[in-house]
Amino acid sequence: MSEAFHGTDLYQVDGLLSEDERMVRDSVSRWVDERWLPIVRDHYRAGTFPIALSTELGEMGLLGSNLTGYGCPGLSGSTYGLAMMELERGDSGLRSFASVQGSLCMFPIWRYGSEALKEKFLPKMAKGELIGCFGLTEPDHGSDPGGMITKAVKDGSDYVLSGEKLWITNGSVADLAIVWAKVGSNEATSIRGFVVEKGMKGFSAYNVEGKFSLRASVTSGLVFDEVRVPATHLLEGTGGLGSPLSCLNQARYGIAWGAVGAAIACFTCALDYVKERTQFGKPLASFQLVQAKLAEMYTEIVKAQLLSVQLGRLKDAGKVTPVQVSMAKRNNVHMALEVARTCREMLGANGIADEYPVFRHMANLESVYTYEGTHDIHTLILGKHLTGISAFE
Ligand code: TGC
Ligand code: FAD
Repeated sequence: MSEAFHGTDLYQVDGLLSEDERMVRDSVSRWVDERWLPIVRDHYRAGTFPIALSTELGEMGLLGSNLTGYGCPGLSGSTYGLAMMELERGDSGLRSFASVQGSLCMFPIWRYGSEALKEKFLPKMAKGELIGCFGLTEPDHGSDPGGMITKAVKDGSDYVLSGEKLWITNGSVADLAIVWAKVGSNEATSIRGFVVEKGMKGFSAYNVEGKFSLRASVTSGLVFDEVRVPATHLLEGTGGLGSPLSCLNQARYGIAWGAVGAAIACFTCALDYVKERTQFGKPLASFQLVQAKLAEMYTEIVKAQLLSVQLGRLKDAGKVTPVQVSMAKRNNVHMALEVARTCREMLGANGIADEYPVFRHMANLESVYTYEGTHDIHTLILGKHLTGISAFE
């Protein structure tokens, strides 16, 4: 169902897509092949993201792609998902860039912000001229964001923000941050979102160094040292943990699709490799153990594709639930990580070299497995749905 996977579309998943959906997917696929794959290795080695590409992503309608108005393209959820799949076939860091910008930064402004905030930020963010980041996680509060200690205290016509966020994608390259903080005290405390702009006094960001994963993506810490944020920058519709979690639903949906792209990149690489590589006088592809691995991986990828297509159809019908999104994120990322590990093994020593994309995807997927709700957290969300009992209380 990815262009790169066409030759092996045994289940005719392509036939489940409309002509428009295939057209967008194929144009993103070509862009990834032409503009991203030639440069990703150097960026991965250097630990950088080619930020200049943000305007190209904007031109293709990939930033806030399923939002409407304010310069956003209003694509369907399924089309958005297919685009995320192609971006992540390039690298999880590339898909992360689009997820954070569209689902985690533009979406909360679009859904919860005032008209003035929407007009100020959304058109430029859709074009990739302004970059956003999303600050929910703190050094001591990851899976349990409700425990956050970052606070916002009302003072005249401002809120004063104090606290720290960690592991924030794009934090140090962003023009604005969507920051979640506790407002009020004791019983009346509520989690609310703020738009904090680069350059506001007391706001700083630093790079997280020493990452083995998502190296072609900027990961940062954010520090708020009594930052005065005008009350007009409060996302007025926010209130409670449900507000940031509603943004995560959008991003997790994109990740469920994206992981399929990473798996396809690894699978197609390994398939080509074992057909070419000869040992014991025969191509590796002729050995039964190798064929068993291919059959297993292929089946899992196709199952994940079918899950994604149905998830997209539910989203477009306005029927998707957070639990469905959790199940798809959980399944597809786990599937992709297992595929990447198997492909790494099938390439032998070459599997650890960055001449091939496999190890890079495998290392990335360790982050994808952890962010946007860890595999365990999504297991427990599903467990709560099935049993009616919350493991978090
Ligand atoms: P719980 O009591 O279950 O819920 C609190 C309130 O939130 C509501 N809610 C949701 N609303 C919308 N969407 C969802 N998915 C929701 N899940 C829950 C819920 O109805 C309730 O509302 P109300 O009105 O009754 O108060 O909350 P809990 O404290 O027990 O925790 C729930 C838990 C653990 C599932 C949740 O906190 C969670 O998902 N934790 C994981 C944190 C996470 O995913 N962090 C991601 C940070 S961002 C990131 O990683 C970006 S990576 C970069 C990239 O995307 O590429
Ligand atoms: P913890 O919550 O400490 O979990 C550690 C381990 O304990 C995990 O295996 C977890 O599954 C397990 N665990 C936790 N609770 C339970 C439980 N109740 N039962 C059983 N097991 C449990 N955050 C943002 O806000 N914005 C971003 O842009 C962002 N980008 C990121 C980019 C990268 C590269 C990475 C790695 C992370 C990013 N994050 C971001 C943070 C990410 O969302 C968190 O890392 C994630 O939510 C997990 O939190 P934690 O790392 O504190 O792990």
